[in-house]
Amino acid sequence: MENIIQQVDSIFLFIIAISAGLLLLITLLMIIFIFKYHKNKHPQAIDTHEHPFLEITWTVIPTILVLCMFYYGMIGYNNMRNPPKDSFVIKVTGRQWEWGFEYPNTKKTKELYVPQNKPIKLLMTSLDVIHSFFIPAFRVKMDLMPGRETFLWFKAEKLGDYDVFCAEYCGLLHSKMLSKVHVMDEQKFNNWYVTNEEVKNETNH
Ligand SMILES: [Cu+2]
Repeated sequence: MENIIQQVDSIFLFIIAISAGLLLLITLLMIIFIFKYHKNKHPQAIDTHEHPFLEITWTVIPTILVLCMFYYGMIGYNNMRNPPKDSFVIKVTGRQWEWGFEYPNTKKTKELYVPQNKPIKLLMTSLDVIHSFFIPAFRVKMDLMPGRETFLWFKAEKLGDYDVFCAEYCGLLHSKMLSKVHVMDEQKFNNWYVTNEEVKNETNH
């Protein structure tokens, strides 16, 4: 299955391209018409009624464009809502004002550690108010609610550390509700996973 990151980016580009094209076309026509139909050249306005060809054109073309947007959007959404069966499941809790992560072997951290190139499914809930788990680099965002479990999934293809934000205003220290995702190669992750050591060089917020 295609990676969410590329999928979201290509849909975004597609919509931006259509919007930019329309903006250009409409602006150009407006400017041309200002001069072409200036009242000095056409003192008497022509009263036009019904132009089936034009009316069909301006109905059919935009309809096709928005249906294309809907189609690609739906494919992307389905992908986001259907995590691969072999996903590695990590539990996430949001609370005022920090994130907590719990791994299948009950290891707990305040920052997220994941193996590279493996689908990760996050099962999320909130202990107090509504929060929203957002990893801009992976193009995923999902609300966390008390008494309800939500999920998202992603696959990190590049090693590195990425920002995690809370994207739903949740009180006084909402803007400080930050964390990191650390993408490690599989070997390194496996070593880290089995040790009970405290997580070193974890950044404090
Ligand atoms: Cu929050």
